[in-house]
Amino acid sequence: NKSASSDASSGGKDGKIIVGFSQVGAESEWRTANTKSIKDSAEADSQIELKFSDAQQKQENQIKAIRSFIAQKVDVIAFSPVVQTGFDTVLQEAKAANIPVILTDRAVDADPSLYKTMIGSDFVEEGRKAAKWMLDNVKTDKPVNIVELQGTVGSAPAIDRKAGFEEVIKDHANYKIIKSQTGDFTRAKGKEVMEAFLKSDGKNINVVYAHNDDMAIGAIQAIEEYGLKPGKDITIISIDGVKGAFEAMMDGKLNASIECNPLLGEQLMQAIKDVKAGKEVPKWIKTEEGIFDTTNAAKEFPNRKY
Ligand code: GYE
Repeated sequence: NKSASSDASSGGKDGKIIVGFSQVGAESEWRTANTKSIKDSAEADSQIELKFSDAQQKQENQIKAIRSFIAQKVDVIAFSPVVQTGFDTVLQEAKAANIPVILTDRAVDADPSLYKTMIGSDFVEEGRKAAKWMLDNVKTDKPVNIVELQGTVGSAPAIDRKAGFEEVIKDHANYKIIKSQTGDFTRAKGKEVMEAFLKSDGKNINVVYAHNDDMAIGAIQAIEEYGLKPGKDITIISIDGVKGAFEAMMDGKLNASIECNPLLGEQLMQAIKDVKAGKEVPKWIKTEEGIFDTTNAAKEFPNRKY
């Protein structure tokens, strides 16, 4: 394989593999843990030198960073795409420069030959798990009004977590999403959007489905300020399983969090080395995840690493 053998010459001064990594931003607890995992794993790996760039949740920054990595002739480009579409051109540029690309955390909608592998979670499945938890724990034939706090518009986790959740509730006519809006995966936006939902539908909201824990924590604050009891008057379900979510579950304010593992650093370093060595890697390297709620949060808390 010609491209594999030409990939195999490392550009680093001391023979290290130079990796350009473009991160989404620092929008959530999940992201902070993900960044730390990637930096720590690179630091611990004598074969890898990491160039890290933060896109601040903007695709244009990310495309600039990738172009700059191409210009610097890094050995491998890795990135967590802010949104799902619009990367075709820059991925083609990387391919033309013969620089392999690895996706972490989020997928893109592009010709799969433009990247080697995607390391990350099954977000559709996470959405399904959230809905199933709700059906099992908010059991009733009466109408259940759900408000949804979506992640970043156009991002893979926002699209997929919505799709998975809707797929499960569509056969249960009394469960309805009455409002759905983006909170951009942040606490501040989650709180702001929840305040607006409460203003218009306050007394009628039964469930909050938040695409991540940070937005759920923002929503909890909004609900308390509105004078209702989060976790009791309104059931709150979110995704990630970060420490802040465990604390909220132990306080009884968050009902459940579906795990999404951010500790992708080691798998990423391995994939980088495999790709450089011309080895075949699976197109999707999936992460294993669980479900936590108020019944097991306190027991699991000491074992949590993020
Ligand atoms: O759930 C959210 C973060 O892409 C899986 O991005 C990630 C998501 C995560 O901001 O907290």
